[in-house]
Amino acid sequence: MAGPSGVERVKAESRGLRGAIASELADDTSPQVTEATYGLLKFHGTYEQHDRDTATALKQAGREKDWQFMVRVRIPAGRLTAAQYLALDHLAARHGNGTLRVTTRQTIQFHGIAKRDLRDTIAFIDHTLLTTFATCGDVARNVMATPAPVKDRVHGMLEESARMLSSALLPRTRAHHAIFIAGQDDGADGEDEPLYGPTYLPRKFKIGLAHPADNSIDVLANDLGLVAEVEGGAISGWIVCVGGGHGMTHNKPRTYPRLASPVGRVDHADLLTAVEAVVKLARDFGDRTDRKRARLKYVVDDFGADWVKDRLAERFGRRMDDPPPLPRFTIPDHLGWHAEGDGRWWLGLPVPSGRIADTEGARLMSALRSVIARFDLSPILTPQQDILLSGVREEEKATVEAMLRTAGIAFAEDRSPLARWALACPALPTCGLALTEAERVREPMVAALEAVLHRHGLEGERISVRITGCPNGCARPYAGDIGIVGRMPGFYALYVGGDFEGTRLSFKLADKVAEAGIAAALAPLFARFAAEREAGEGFGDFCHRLGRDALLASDPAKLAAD
Ligand code: SRM
Ligand code: SF4
Repeated sequence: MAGPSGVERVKAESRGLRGAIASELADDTSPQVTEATYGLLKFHGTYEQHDRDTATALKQAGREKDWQFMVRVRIPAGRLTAAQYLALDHLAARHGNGTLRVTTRQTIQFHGIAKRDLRDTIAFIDHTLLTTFATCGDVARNVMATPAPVKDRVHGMLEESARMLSSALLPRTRAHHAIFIAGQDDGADGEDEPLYGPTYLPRKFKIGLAHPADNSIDVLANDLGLVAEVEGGAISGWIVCVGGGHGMTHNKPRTYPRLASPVGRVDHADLLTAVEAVVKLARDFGDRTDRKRARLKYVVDDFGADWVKDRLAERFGRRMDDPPPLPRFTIPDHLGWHAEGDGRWWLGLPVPSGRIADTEGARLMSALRSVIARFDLSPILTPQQDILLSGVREEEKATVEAMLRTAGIAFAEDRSPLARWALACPALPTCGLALTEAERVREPMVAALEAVLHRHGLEGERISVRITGCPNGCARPYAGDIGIVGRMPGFYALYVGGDFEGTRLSFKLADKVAEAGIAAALAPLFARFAAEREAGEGFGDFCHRLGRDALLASDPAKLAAD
């Protein structure tokens, strides 16, 4: 039988995630860290990367790669204060590449941080009362929740619950504070980790909290998805869904995306105990010998729902109630102007691929800085990589809008539904796992698809497209209507047949479609959709109803090279 993976040994010997981080960061003779430190730094919220655009030229010139770090912030439910946002904006210019990247899990990432600036960057973020700790690594990550800043009890409870879980699930080790805030390794041997234990979890662990009428967080893509039950205007309980995740490897059928399965129902008062029970389940049964199969989703499939319920009962203290049927999910449009319910408004702005930057045509970064500072607005990051500016007074609306328009910012109504809902992961040049482009081809891919939709009179259709540079699924490509998944340089696998609401996974339609041929490959499907769809049927639902064989028969030549 295989023994624990190398990462398990590094965690066990790390003295509570300290390892040699402090000494390696202090060593200015190298822009890089060792493999063990690379793994431990993830727990503190940072990944070593290199600029893949310049790697070949630098190698040919006999020079080092351009080593740099990505830093991720923990922002429960995506909520920031104006002061926090402005501090992050300042930091992007000071140490990062001058951009902020809104992630699909409602956080912010910095790219392009040099090793010498890493400690300062992380300490700065901690001083804003945010943290980068436990945003990556084998722990419970940023907790997502429905982004809409509606001022009612239910939305308030969702936000409070996300914050509560995020704090309660932070590891207990003082390593992060010692190394990054106090500035030195305190020499401790490692603290007790009552929840995680000495080797933390076998793999990453993700939690999302959904409003029953708003599945914009893709709740079933999480290791633990919690769906609120509402009674008398408040949350009375939660439906506990376990074993969601998207990561997979091409041509390795033992890895696959999976939707979380409902396994129980708990009272709101028992939320933390229930969450800890599921974390312990992952801790105790996730496969520590094989990181490709260590997520909770494989435990659920390998052992079955009844076994999971029994093991959860042992960790929860009693059997959870049987889960009721999941409510019918919808995904409201958070972009544009919306009343918050207390006299104020929020403005949802599209942020293509989540990249907040100043470009020649649109000074998004500067404009956001100005309106947030001037009107003390609270930004909320959405799972669609967009930003909601919350707390706008009625009398401020026109000025906010004018300031953004003057900076050349496109509003939701200036974009097609396809562009509004399209997601793309960062991929090249920063992601070390990228096989293809994603963020940088989002605009041309969307434009090509828009042109085909237009030909079939479908330009007003709400269709979700999710583009990733590899099969790990960071933009959740296997949920939604269309998934475009990096396969090999210049080629993508095409997925269709999921649903807009995130309750059904898609299937692979074609394995290797050239980047320039994606719109043409989908064109026959759009033609049939326009002609044969049933009333109210979405594109993903249509593809699901017809199935792969019938869709391929639409125009097999265009889907060739399978
Ligand atoms: Fe992800 C790894 C970016 C959401 C599944 N993800 C990575 C890394 C860190 C690459 C690496 O390990 O070297 C990427 C950094 C790229 C870069 O240059 O910034 C990366 N993931 C992202 C973000 C930034 C994509 C985005 O467009 O916003 C998202 C950050 C979320 C956050 O704020 O915490 C992001 N990643 C996701 C999601 C979506 C979600 O959670 O809702 C998934 C699919 C759900 C899931 O977890 O299964 C996802 N990322 C992965 C995986 C596959 C995990 C697996 O079980 O196999 C990897 C690879 C890994 O862990 O080995 C990965
Ligand atoms: Fe990188 Fe793949 Fe995630 Fe895209 S999906 S960010 S390419 S790991």
